[in-house]
Amino acid sequence: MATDPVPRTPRLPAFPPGFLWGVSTSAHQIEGAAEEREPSVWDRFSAEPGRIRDGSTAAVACDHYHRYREDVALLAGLGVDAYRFSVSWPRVNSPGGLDFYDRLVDELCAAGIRPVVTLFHWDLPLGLDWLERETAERFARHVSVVVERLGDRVRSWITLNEPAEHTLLGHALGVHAPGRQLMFDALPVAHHQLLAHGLAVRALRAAGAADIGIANSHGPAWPASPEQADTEAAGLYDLLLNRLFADPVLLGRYPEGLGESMPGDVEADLKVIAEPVDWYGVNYYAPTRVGAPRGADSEFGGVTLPAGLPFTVRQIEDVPVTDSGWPVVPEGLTELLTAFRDRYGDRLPPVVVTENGCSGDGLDDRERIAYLDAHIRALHRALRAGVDVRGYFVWSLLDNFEWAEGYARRFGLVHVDFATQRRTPKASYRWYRDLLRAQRQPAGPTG
Ligand code: IFM
Repeated sequence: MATDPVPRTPRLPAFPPGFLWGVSTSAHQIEGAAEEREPSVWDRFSAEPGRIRDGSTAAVACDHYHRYREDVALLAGLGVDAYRFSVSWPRVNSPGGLDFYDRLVDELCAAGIRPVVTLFHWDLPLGLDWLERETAERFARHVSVVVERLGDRVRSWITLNEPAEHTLLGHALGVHAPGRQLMFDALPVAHHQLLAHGLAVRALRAAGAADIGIANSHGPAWPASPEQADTEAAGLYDLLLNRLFADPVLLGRYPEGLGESMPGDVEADLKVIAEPVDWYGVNYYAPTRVGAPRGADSEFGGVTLPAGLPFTVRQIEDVPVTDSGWPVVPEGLTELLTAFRDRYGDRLPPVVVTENGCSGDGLDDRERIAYLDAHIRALHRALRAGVDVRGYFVWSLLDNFEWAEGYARRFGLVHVDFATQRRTPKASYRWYRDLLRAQRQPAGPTG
């Protein structure tokens, strides 16, 4: 990764008053206490030999279930306005599960931190299946149970996290749970998650919620060359990563050709999927350089893309890469957000960056500081270009269970020693804390 000079003092441009600064986590990645809840598809997947790079599971993870008070104290020390976490559907199904979220929300409110609750972040209860339409309906009932219990204190809700990755990695390529390799036959999984999103918006509205979004992962798709074969391949990639998940939510239609691959009464479902949201969450990590198929596998950030796909992923040259192998391209965030504003116009509600961050080792994590600094500046450029951006969340508060990468990739502002569960704030924690303090000074920071 980059070893450019590290900005020690966060002399960043001022964001508007009321801009929401936060950090994000997800239940399966930090909670542990797996024996105190029903199993999820991720428990079964992780138990299969060879699925997780270091052979680990999330059975204990950061033991956040038992240490949430310490973690809320870390959030308070950081000075964030908001904390994005997910509720585990299997835990909510288990005795005492909702009591845990009740305690967590109380602790956050007592610390003056706004809870932002994600209702699905990949840990589907074992036995449910996104290939089945019924899962969307069951999700809506689950959402009603959660909002009934927490809705008196939780104002901000996120229906789903990254349905694109859950479809692609979990159901098309099989490198995430539930481990299916359906390739394009995985498209119904996308449709049922989108339907679940729309039904969840309705369930939340019925309970009086008024601050609802979705967290979709997006990034620019850059053609490998101006050749037609490469621009077409990049267009297809853009369709699958960006438009497949944004068009139905924001425009109430599927991009060309995709509606026919979806199950059920698609037109009727699209009316549900397009229930208006109050804001649109974007998880941004990197752009992707995409070229025409070359008859061979390609690789992206440790994931092998089979030769049969109608595109290949190429390396973005001359930029630093994180230890996950992801290119560091902050200007991709400005490009993405301005392109979204141009593409969706007044159908795009205010945007919140619901995840952004990088993996990397060490307590003196200068690379992470450089990454966050550059991306926050890029976000400010989008704001100056007229994109209505309302918030920014760092992924992640704690080092955690990074899915198929196990504990080999550390994304936290806080280091976790998984043998002792000792938490140690990294340099980036202090940097982000100082940035938030500077943003709150009456005259605003300069730089
Ligand atoms: O850890 C994940 C998170 O669960 C979803 N978005 C990307 C992060 C980093 O890979």
